[in-house]
Amino acid sequence: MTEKNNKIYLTTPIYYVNSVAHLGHAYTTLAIDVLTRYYRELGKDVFFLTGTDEHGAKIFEAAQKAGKTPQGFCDEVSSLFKKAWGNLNIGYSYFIRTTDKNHEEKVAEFLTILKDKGFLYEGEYAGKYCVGCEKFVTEKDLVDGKCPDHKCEPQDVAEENWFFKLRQLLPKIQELIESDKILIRPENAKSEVLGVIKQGIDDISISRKNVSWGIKLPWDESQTIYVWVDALLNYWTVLQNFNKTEFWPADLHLVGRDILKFHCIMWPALLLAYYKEGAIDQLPKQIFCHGYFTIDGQKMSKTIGNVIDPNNLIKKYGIDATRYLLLTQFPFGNDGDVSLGRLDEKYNSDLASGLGNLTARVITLARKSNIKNQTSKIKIKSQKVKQAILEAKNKHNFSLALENLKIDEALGAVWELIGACDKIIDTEKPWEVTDQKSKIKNQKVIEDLLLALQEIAELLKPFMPQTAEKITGQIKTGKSEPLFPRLNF
Ligand code: ME8
Repeated sequence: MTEKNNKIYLTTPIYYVNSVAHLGHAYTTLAIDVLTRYYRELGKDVFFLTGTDEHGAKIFEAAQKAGKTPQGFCDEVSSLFKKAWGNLNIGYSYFIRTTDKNHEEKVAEFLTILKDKGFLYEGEYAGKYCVGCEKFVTEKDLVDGKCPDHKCEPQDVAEENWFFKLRQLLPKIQELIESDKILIRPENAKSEVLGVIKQGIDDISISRKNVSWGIKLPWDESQTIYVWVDALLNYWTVLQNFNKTEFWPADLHLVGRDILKFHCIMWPALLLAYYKEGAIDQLPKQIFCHGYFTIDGQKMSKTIGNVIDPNNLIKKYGIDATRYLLLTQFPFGNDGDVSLGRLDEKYNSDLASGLGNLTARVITLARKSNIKNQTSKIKIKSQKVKQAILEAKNKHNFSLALENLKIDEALGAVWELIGACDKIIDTEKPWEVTDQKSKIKNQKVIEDLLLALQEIAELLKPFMPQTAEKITGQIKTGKSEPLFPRLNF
């Protein structure tokens, strides 16, 4: 991760308020929370931005359906997103809403400058529009005449719009992506974006005539600003509005596959136009595209009725267990499946029998042998414990894994250390006392295990902050309390 004077800027997408937060939103937001906590532990100053995307036809229709005013509807759903993130112990720096007045003003200012610089022109758009995607689509985007994601026929649109000269900026964007100046990861996401650019993209319409729920174009009040332009600009308006421009540009935009192209093509193009071509230090450093997951093999969808509310998982497993389970279902960056049965199994195996049991074992051994925590004073003596800690940190390269968003691998390294500690207890049996010599040896093993447990707590801080604190507390007091009670399913 590159930095600006110790400052790091991390973002999630801002989520549509047409429905409440689900597991997909939680997945992205949690990953950024983990990275934020990790970098803060390293002493970095991190700005973590998330929020809600509240304009456009899709939200307007959802509000109408709910019988609410658009603003009232947005207020309600946006506050539910905030609540869900609070429940998951997500520590964002700021929560932006695109209906915030200061955001609306900055978006209008930004577009005025694009117009003054000659990047906007009036034109006629005739084509199809998918309200679900909030984008113009062509025949090749459709399957049997329908949007494959939203299973509905797009609307026919023919209207006067303002267009953005995207096409002329494409060669520059292609060069920046090819040379990794804008880093797109994983590699397959980069290839996908380059493939789309090479096929050629037309200029895009950046305003809508028949959508009233949006920010008005300052020089043409008959039009509202296209919701994607409004939304992408959130990453910029917040820093402008709160005098936080020292964090600019973003070090990482984390996105799902559905919105990759908007972030890798339209977003850098808008910035190149605003800051003038060549201003590459104003562009996002990295866009990472994580996988899309299905639930028990099916796409998460309201119609199927398998949309999972993260609050329900928290009720069942607790906050930190939910955080752990969500991030370890499949490799970060790949598509995968979340299986409800596997969540249960993993809770019992990795948390109740794994981390929870090891903590209880070590704390109990220490108490029975009257060993107080002296973690700051003593050094690890056992070669085996030393080796296990080194392996977690170096061989599995915890930090490198996390910095490259191999979040599941970083957690895997911690679980290897947990397994190694369990094995040490099983083979050393530090409770069997036959003579004075074995008593001294046992004492050393237990002291080492306490140190290893402290190390585990340190490594877990970004992922499971409350659990890390509880483990440290138990080491200090010598009192063992179950961390993850076994669940009977
Ligand atoms: O697209 N698996 O908002 P959105 C993994 N407002 N991640 C998932 C997921 C799944 N099944 N479903 C959703 C928008 N996500 C725009 C963004 S940004 C300037 C504007 C996550 O509410 C994933 O991060 O549809 C995806 O990109 C995002 O939610 C889409 O959220």
